[in-house]
Amino acid sequence: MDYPGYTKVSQFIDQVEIEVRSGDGGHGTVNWRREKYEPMGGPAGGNGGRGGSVYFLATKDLNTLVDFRFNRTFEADHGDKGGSKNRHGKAGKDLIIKVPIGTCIRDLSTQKIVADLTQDGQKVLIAEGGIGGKGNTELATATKRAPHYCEPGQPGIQRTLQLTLKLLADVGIVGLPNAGKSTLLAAVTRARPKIADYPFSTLEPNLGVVKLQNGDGFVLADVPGLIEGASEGIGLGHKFLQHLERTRLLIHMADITSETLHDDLVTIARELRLYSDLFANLPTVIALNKSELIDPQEAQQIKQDVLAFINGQDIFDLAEKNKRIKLPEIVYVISAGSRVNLEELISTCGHAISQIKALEAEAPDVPLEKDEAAYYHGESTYEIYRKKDVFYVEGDRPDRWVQVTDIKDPESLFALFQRLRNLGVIDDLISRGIELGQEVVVGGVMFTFGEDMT
Ligand SMILES: Nc1nc2c(ncn2[C@@H]2O[C@H](COP(=O)(O)OP(=O)(O)OP(=O)(O)O)[C@@H](O)[C@H]2O)c(=O)[nH]1
Ligand SMILES: [Mg+2]
Repeated sequence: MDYPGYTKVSQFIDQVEIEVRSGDGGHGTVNWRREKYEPMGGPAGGNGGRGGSVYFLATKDLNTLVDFRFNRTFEADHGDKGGSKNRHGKAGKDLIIKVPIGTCIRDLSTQKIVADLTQDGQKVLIAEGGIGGKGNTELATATKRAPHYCEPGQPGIQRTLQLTLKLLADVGIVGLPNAGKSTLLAAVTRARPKIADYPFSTLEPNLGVVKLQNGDGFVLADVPGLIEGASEGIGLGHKFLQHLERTRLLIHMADITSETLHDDLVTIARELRLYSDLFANLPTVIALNKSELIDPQEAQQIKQDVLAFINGQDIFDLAEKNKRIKLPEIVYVISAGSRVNLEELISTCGHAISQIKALEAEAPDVPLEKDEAAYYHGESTYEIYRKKDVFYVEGDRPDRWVQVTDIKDPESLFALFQRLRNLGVIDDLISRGIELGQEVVVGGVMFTFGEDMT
């Protein structure tokens, strides 16, 4: 049997930390109309351009986060500042960061998951670009027709994010140790897991990509043998079950030659249920392996017995689990070692996965909580400190206001002082003991504290 285009997936979980920053909005400008007989006409200062935003886009064209190991800082462009003659500044270009499907994004400052990208083409805003500041034209009002002030642009947003790629194992193979799970994975994918005739030969989950003849494919995971008590942390199974949380279909594998075949099946079904409802409700097919060791007729008889047995046991409840999809059969007699009936099993899995994915695409996404940190909230805090006789004011808003102030223009200065007063900076300075004539540095510019400021 041939499955063209296998891909070996070597990394199960990939994780990186990156920094993103959206662009600052451009500052507005103060400008005046200059006409032939009107040397200083009305306001003509344009608005600043919007800063570029940062988005993540899930794409099937990527499989790993390896590109992020070398490039960890991502910045969108800033908006340009406004121009004269009411020209607005150019907007900064958005930055769209492509990531593989299955990427989960966590904000490291809050530890919150802010996005979980599970579908090709899914796009999320992660840092909104700063809005451009208004120029003096836009700020003019009926009572203030010629303002000598403008607005600074909003700053961009900086975030430290952790990206985790949880490879989407569409199908998980579960079963007791030695059932032949790794042998099946090796037979139908390019993965080369360790195969041996003793329990727990597989110590970590292996993944492989199965490519079907029709071009579809799915990711198959081989989970280390589950044993009784696995759900309570006994054996190796527990540690790995958590990696299967995105699995959509289980192949429950058992050794057809086992004298305790029915009990073997019950043990695994019970462990899955004890671990989580998630697995207990997953669509499931049963694969009875090592069939070449027994007579084909005997194998068919065992299959009928298994079918009758599971129908009478609530713990399996396969009709309920598989109700959303159509399966030609739920019990398969195979030989992973001799490659018998694998094509049948694999194409059933492939069809089931396509059906499940189609159903998921129809279902509306459960919206995550709004990611507030992606938006600017108007940082209005500032700090005042004193070194010898000089006072210092530092904060995002005061800094930006100073940047758009023409300190040679008394009206512009007056507007700055008014803004500082409204924010409470002047009162704070006074309560800290500033006196007239003392120096105060705001946004890197030194002012003398005078009557005009109070
Ligand atoms: N005769 C026969 N032996 C098989 C078949 N499939 C697997 N085996 C053998 O069974 C033994 C266990 O196979 P593995 O694939 O390592 O089993 P596993 O389920 O991955 O086991 P753990 O990783 O320990 O959970 C090996 O010796 C395999 O060669 C089969 O179809 N027929
Ligand atoms: Mg194994």
